[in-house]
Amino acid sequence: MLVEPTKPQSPLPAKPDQQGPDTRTATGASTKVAAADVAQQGSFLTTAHGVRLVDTDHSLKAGPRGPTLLQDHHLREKISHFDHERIPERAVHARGAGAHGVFVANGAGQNICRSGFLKSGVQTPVFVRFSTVLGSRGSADLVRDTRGFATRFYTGEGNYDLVGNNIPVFFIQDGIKFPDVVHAAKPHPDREIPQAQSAHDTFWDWVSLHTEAQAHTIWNMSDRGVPRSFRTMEGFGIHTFRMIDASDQTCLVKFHWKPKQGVHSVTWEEAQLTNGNDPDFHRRDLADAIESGAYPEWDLGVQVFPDTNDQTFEGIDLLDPTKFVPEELAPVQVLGTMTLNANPVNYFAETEQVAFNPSNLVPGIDLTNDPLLQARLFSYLDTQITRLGGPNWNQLPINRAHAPINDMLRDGQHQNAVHSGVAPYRPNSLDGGCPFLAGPNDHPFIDIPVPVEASAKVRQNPVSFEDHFSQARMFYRSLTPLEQDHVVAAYTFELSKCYEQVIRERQLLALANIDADLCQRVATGLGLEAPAPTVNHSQTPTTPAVSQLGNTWPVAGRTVGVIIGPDSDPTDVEAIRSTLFNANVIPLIVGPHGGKIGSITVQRTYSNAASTEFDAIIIVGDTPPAPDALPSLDAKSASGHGPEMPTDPRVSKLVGEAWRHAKAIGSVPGKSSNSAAQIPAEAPGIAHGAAPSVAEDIVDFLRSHRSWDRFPTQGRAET
Ligand code: HDE
Repeated sequence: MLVEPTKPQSPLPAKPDQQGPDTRTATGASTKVAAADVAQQGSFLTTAHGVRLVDTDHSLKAGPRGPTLLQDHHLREKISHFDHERIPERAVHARGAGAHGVFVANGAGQNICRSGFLKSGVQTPVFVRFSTVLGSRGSADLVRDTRGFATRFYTGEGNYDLVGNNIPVFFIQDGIKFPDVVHAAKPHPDREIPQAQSAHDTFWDWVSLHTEAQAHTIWNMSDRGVPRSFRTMEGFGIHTFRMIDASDQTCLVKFHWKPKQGVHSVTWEEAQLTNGNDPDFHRRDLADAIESGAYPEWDLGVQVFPDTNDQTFEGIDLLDPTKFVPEELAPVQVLGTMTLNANPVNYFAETEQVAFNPSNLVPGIDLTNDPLLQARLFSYLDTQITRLGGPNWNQLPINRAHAPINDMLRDGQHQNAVHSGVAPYRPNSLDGGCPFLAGPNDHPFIDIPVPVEASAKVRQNPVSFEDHFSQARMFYRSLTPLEQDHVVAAYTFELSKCYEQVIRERQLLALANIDADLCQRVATGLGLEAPAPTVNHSQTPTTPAVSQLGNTWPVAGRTVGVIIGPDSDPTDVEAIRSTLFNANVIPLIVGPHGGKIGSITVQRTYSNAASTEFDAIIIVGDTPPAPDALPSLDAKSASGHGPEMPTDPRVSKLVGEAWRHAKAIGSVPGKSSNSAAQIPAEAPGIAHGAAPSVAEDIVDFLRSHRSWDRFPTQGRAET
């Protein structure tokens, strides 16, 4: 049993899956060990100044019942430091989860880009932070929202930050409107509700008035707004960037992250249940997968476009961040693969203090005039000065480049470096002329002399930016009928949460301009009239690549709840466990109580297990009847074909939810076959039979994520 040690012992080392940031000195030598030492040296409790202490539980008082003395330096230091432990959370993307990893280039980028980290076989350390956008730091993970997908590459030529999202378009075309969209989407200023969601009046007020936001909003209302896991999200750089090759030739690119795990989501009901059952679901899922060795992987790819004067491709303005280019028109070319293989050691030091910045570019990758991107270049650097308390946040271990740093930036709050020399200016002779400027062959960042359009200064957009509906329409019409059903349900839910009728009506008009059938179905759900569109669409191309359905994917890291009762056969349970483990799927044994059932160790109980934790469930043998303490459901009357003996209602609930959320369900018969009776004998995603074959079937079902064909779809009427 763990007891409080009576003499100093070394603190617990970080777990094998945890890896702190590898920081470098200006000479390139690793300071990783030294950085850890700064945190915890020696065994004894000391003040911040290194003086050893004998007591940290009692303040210094004038007698045991007397007043506390102001002279208690330890009390004041301890409380004062605590008072300042929190830093401002990020204005947006406050809630996140991070992981370390490595990016390995396949060399395919060498022809279009001179960046060293894209050369064949080059391995670059990375740190990724996934996030929701709207919620506060402590908000729930499964809210309907866009997800951030920010990656830092610690390249040999300096830090490169690809600060993207899981949706390829954005709400606004010009960064000057960012405070507007954020103010509209954040909780109402009077009562500060609702937290972390768009289902409220100010959000729909703004997006219905500001129709350029409709393209992003429909992606939010699709299954993309409720991802199954950070591991099953695509990532997009959104803006068009410029790549420069070794001979100064340029092309335009859009970045994509393609998850090898597939792109999957949860149902809206599941998302809502998860936010109650396990608000840290995504954070836990990422850390658990990495700890268990199921390392998530993404291919990094680019769509490549010629760097023409008009910067359009197939009629799509590449400078408009509310537009994406269908992959069918410009296929994604893979440049390398990222593997996330280590968890942070310390959330605050790494995930909270990491400061991404789209201005962190490396030689070979440059910007375009996208007015959203241009505003971001200012914002990220600026916001860190408040958030991280001064201008030296680049020196924090997670932010330090791995390339040697020799800047002429000096002093400022929280200066950690002790700069030597006397001449932090150029030119100088006193420090030997250092630091020197790089020559053309020293891998410098070069501003490519892209011509600037001769024009008057204006506050205006190009005409092409006026099309606000065609891409939202293309997205909707490219989804499968089932995915369209989800979009309809999401709009109906969100708009039903608005108090102001006029806002619902205005958003219905926007929907009419996207698709008449979509508008009609949402209007029916709200009990309103569908308005006539004010925009005519000529032809709408489709891009099936935006659908998440129809493919099969690897299943590593998925979880299966294995529900057992007092009489479940241990041989069956073991056969299921080993079949699932062999497929790198994680079985979690759910029993009527904790501890052991016979020889089987229980990991979850009927009371603390939630269906939302599992991608599928298997019931092994009979589950016990409802204990006296719980009211039993009359399953017979509920289902019409129910079991002979009523099943524990907690199990019925797990099974019922798994069924509704289109999850695979298996059952291995017991003596009375009460488990099997809860689910139909035959239906998509259902397996009955001997333990090994049921487990194999479940793994197969998991490959296509969900058994959606269990339910008829409404689909869209042809218009
Ligand atoms: Fe951000 N955004 N953003 N953003 N953004 C921030 O920077 C901002 C935009 C994105 O995990 C902030 O360090 C402006 C697009 C991610 O640490 C802030 C505009 C995209 C993250 C900021 C945008 C993003 C942020 C808050 C319009 C997708 C989280 C804290 C011009 C391509 C990074 C911080 C992390 C964070 C400003 C638009 C992605 C306030 C002004 C478009 C993933 O600086």
